[in-house]
Amino acid sequence: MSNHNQNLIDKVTINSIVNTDKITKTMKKYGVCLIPNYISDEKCNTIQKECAKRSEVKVDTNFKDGSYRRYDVYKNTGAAANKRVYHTDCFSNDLMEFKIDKHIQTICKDYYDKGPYSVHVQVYERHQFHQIPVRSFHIDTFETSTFKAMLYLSDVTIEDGPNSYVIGTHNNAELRRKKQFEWGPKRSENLEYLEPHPTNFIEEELGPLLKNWVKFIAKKGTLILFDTWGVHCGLSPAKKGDRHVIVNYYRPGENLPRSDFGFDPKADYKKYFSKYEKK
Ligand SMILES: O=C(O)CCC(=O)C(=O)O
Ligand SMILES: [Fe+2]
Repeated sequence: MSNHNQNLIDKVTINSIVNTDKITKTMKKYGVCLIPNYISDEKCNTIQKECAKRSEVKVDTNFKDGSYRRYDVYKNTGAAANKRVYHTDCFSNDLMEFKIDKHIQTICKDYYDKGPYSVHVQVYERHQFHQIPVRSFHIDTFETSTFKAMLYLSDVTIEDGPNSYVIGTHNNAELRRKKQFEWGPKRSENLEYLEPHPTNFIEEELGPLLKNWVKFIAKKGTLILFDTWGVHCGLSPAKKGDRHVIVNYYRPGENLPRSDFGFDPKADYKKYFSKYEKK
């Protein structure tokens, strides 16, 4: 790994989840924080096996426990050309613990200076090589800043398509304004066969900010907390790549009910195009 990338990782690393004040500070400054060894390798392996039972079935399935499997949910956008199992807390006690982790809830509350916050979606994702590259640089929605926690269940090398983040962009309201009102929707990696998306960025739009682009090459058990108002993306897995993660989606409210999506990509389209038409 390049020294530059390692230096960026080090900048946003806090070594224990109990250091909630330090983590909140790091989040406020950079928009992202990495916590190594959040859970043990043994737990990661157990969880991964439980998830595989549901992800590796042939067709999308609604399970009796309340979880459900979906493949390639946003077709032709590259946004999720992967296997997913929603609401993994339905079958795993370890993941229920992760979902209701008080440390992360505290960080969330302090990060936004209001609260309480809780998880409304917990999803397992398995990323492998796919003809369609994964969705490149984006923010999740213009609407509001959202908070996510991504847990690596497997060691993630550059080939496995690590999560990545453009450090500091969470505070860049001007960048979001330009995207929304000047630059307009873009295709992932500018590939003409993909649909343009209002909240996607291309490299030219990010320019010098890209020197702060960190790729989270890290061991299983690593937790990454991030504000999705900052520019981020997963990288596309190489032919041999395989990445297993669990993601918690946080929203304001205590003990939120399970919901289907963290945000509504259609709402972004509507909002964008209605504004456009009014002009
Ligand atoms: O898969 C990744 O690393 C990025 C995921 C992402 O964009 C998100 O969860 O908002
Ligand atoms: Fe995202």
